Amino acid sequence: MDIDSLNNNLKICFVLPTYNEEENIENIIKQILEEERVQSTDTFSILVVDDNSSDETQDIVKGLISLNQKIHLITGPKKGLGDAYKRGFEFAIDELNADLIFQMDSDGQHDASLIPNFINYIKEGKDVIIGSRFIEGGTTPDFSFSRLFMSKVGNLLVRYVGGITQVKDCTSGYRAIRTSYLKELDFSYLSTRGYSFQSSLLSDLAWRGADIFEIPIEFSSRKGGDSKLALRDQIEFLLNIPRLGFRNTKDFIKYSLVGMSGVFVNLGLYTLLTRYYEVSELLAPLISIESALISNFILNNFWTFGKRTTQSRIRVKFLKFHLASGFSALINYAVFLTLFLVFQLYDILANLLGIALAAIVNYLINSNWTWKDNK
Ligand SMILES: Nc1nc2c(ncn2[C@@H]2O[C@H](COP(=O)(O)OP(=O)(O)OP(=O)(O)O)[C@@H](O)[C@H]2O)c(=O)[nH]1
Ligand SMILES: [Mg+2]
Repeated sequence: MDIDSLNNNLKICFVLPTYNEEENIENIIKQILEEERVQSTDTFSILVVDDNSSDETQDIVKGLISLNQKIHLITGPKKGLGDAYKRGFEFAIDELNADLIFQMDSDGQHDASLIPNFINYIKEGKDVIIGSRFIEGGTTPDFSFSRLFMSKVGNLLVRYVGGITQVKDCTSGYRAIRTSYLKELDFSYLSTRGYSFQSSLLSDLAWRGADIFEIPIEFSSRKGGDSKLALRDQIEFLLNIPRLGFRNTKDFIKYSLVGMSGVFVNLGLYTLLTRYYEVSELLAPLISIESALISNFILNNFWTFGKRTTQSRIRVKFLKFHLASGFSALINYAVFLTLFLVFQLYDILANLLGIALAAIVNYLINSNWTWKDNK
């Protein structure tokens, strides 16, 4: 979007997901509207996405709506935070014509006085602003050791597996996102329902080249009510991690086809060398393995990842590709030994599982390291 058009009167929608937030929702709405009052350029609207709370949340919001038309409410069955956000984004885009969408928790944990900071960076041309707990100046004063540990490990996984190492806080719920990026979003890809939606969404935005910027926030305790952080969401979060690595399934399919072509090169050359050129059975595999690696490398470089703008030179990539292959071979062997010796699985099945895991690891390393996209 052209930056000039963003400098005047932005339509900004704050999407607030709620589930039993009767103690907090009125305060956060008032704080946001107060931020609108002290600046004069932009127009705010507030969209509460309530999943049929069993407390008074909806009644409170309806009461506020009767006094102020800037406030909106959509409701639905409780399908999780991700689903609530999806519905909220659609409404904000289709019904409210928002230029900018804020994601914010409704429990007072996100400091509304930072809103102008977020907006300023958007007006400077950034596409996504994240209120970050894990950059310099960001804090989580009330986190227990175990919550901080889980949050950090979760972030590390998302950053490295999802290939978004440039972002330090991938799970923060305080964000401003240019709507133009959300309009192109393929919601079916982001099928996760709970908190993992946040990391899926971010990796998708980064994947599509959004300019992401983090500003520090203090993430203190919720002001009232109970946490909705459930074990189920944490399990879903972990299960979602490998999906982040695959982001673009097209690349993975191409990569798999190249891998299969490598099998033919390897076997074909081995047969040729041993049957027609009398090369020994000890030397022939080395030549055929390396030839398959070279042909895989060339095909991946120019076809699978041909469109990526990477920093590394071809020789460095070639070296990384070999390191990734060596590492994957070790994984293959370790899985095979564990399943075969410890779990006494049928040897061919043990090896097949080893190959499958090694192939996935190999793809993730090459996609996020060897041919890491610098878009
Ligand atoms: N609509 C909807 N909102 C939800 C759902 N789960 C959580 N929320 C809201 O999402 C926001 C974040 O949830 P929290 O429970 O505060 O999660 P958290 O901030 O990580 O955990 P605490 O630090 O314990 O507050 C809050 O505004 C919740 O009310 C849900 O299933 N549907
Ligand atoms: Mg909270």
